[in-house]
Amino acid sequence: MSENFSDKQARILSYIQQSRTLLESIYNAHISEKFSLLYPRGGAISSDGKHGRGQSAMRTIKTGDLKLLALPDELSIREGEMDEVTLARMMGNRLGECISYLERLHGRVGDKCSKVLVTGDVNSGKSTFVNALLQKDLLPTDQQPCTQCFCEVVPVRNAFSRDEFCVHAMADYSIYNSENPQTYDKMTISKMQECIQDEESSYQLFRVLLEDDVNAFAQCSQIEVSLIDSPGLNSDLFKTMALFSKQEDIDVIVFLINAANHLTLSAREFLETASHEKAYIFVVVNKFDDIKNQDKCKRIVLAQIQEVLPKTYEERSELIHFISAGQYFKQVSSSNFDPASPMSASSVETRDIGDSFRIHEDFKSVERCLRNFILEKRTKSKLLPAQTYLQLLLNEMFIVLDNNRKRRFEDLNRLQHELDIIAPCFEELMAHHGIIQADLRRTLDEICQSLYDHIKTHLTKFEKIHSIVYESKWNGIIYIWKFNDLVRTKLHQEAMLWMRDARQLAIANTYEGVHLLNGVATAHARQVFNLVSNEDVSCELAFPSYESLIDPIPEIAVLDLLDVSLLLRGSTWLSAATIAGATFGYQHLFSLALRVFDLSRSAGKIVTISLVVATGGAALLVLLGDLESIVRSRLVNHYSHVISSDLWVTNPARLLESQARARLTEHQLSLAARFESALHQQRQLRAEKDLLRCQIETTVSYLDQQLRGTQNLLNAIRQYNL
Ligand SMILES: Nc1nc2c(ncn2[C@@H]2O[C@H](COP(=O)(O)OP(=O)(O)OP(=O)(O)O)[C@@H](O)[C@H]2O)c(=O)[nH]1
Ligand SMILES: [Mg+2]
Repeated sequence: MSENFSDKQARILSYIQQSRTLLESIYNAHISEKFSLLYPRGGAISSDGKHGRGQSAMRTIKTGDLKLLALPDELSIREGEMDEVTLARMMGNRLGECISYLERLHGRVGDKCSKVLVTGDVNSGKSTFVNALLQKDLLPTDQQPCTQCFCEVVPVRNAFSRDEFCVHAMADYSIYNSENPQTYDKMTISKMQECIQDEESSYQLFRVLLEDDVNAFAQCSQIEVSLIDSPGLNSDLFKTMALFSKQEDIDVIVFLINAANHLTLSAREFLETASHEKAYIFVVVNKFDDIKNQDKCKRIVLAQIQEVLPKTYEERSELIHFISAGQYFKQVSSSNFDPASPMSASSVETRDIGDSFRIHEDFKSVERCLRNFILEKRTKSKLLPAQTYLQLLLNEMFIVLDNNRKRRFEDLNRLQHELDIIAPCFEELMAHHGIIQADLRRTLDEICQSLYDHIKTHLTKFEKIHSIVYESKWNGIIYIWKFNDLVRTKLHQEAMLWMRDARQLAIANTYEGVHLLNGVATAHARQVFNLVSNEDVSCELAFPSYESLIDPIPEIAVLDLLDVSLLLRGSTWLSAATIAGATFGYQHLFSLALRVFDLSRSAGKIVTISLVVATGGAALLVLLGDLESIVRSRLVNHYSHVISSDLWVTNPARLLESQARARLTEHQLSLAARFESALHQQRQLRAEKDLLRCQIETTVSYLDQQLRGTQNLLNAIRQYNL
């Protein structure tokens, strides 16, 4: 039997170790954030309805299938209410807790010593029962509430370890370490007996190291059993519950019921909780000797137990006992008591010899059954819970890994889809990379050339000179200076308006150019430039004012206008001819007059002088009469020359063209930069997504590997028949 148990024990230990290695590897990967695990997502939080509020249609974190790795109840929240980092940290905490538990489980399964917790109502005879098992008056007993602290009696096999101070008293058993004297106080048994009854005692647990030769139960059991006596439930249910929930290495619970009280409420409450953890509980109904109608008592108590502990009830012949520990202990403590002889029972105060014998036999039966329970059910009490725990843990691990794998796989598909979408876009950009710049530059040059031509054509078409010169009023030679100024002023005003139109033309051409450049860019990379518009370029602001484009029209001096030599040249030929013709006509007339009136020299002289004066006056009048048209013509010539000069046409056209070029170049560069940046972004996006894909692929293959490992181990543990 024990060999069989050892084999099974070794197998379970190996499973615990393998599970621990697996979990540690997952935990290390998780906290390194390399393969960080996420909580499963799904519909309702819980399948058992525990978290009712999670049953809504909203997507929630699906922890219903999880118990060991679940979020704490109050944190079973809907997805999105908590960030992934916090959830990952909590998952890490859970994994860490499970690894620590596996460590303790390994120690517990490997420990040959079985722990038996003796608990029950106040005054039900717990301490008496432990003393009776040990056959030693170790624990104090009393009619009134007595035991205030837990006391563990541990068997020690080393005969040389006898020590007067064999009790370890600990104020906090969670930090107790027998190797570290700072975690407990050493004391004698009599001191412990005193302290254990002290309601104000600061000790939680006493550990009595009792050698086998003074531990009857250990001697007979041939197994290591440590018995834990506890304070009565009615007085401190909370304490017992706390110890019970923390001491997961308690293998067997012996529950004492006072026969006179049957199953009390506190007992029922405790047993209901304990039955979740331990299907079988060893029940001892004590002080049976006090009961007159024992059948009735048995009937009532068994019915109660059937209700609370159905499994235990099924094996009642082994697990439910009616005894009188106090009487038995008195029997065995009596020096002349011989258990082999029923007659010797007369030495003890019992109602009759038969009773005494039965009390003895009943107790021996309890001892035997308890040993069997510890031994035979040890597999169930030690190995089965471990096996169940491992299955539960690995199953949950599988759920989490599988869910994570599915999610990563979905991520992978989504990523591939995204990559499929961006690939053509990237390739198109790459194909146009080399040519878009050259195309934009060429278009820009064409636009600027055309703009320059337009402006020049416009400027050369200025046709107002003639009308201005001829429509300005001539007030006579005396006002020639005013006339000259008037013409120049009017001309300048008209020229400015004409220049303003030229500037507007340049602006319109620049807008048009922006539009053309946008068109070229869009033709190369539609997805990048779909949203570009002409408004991107503010031409209006950048162009010089039209006033600044034109210098004041150069003035022409009046004397230049009246320069006779000039008057006789060029466009004044007609006037000169008129003057000459007129002069010639009067001289001819004068000669004729001399021939007709050749009377006297003096008289002729006077007439001649008079005629010369008259002729000169007439010539001057003719000359002055033609001066207006001469001056107008002279002005037209002068300004026509000015207007067709560089000053008027080429320079402003060049200036406007250079401004337009600057604006368009800026726009062209911004388009090119936008293209480059889009290309860069696409390249980066692709690289990032490629990298992410590699990472997810690695994670998926890691999860696959862990899933296989978990599944194999889980199958092996499930199939192992204890
Ligand atoms: N008649 C009778 N009295 C018993 C029996 N067992 C114990 N007693 C007495 O019952 C009283 C209480 O016994 P304890 O062993 O102190 O009971 P307990 O459950 O440890 O009590 P607390 O530690 O206070 O919870 C003592 O006076 C015992 O002598 C029994 O089988 N028959
Ligand atoms: Mg007690």
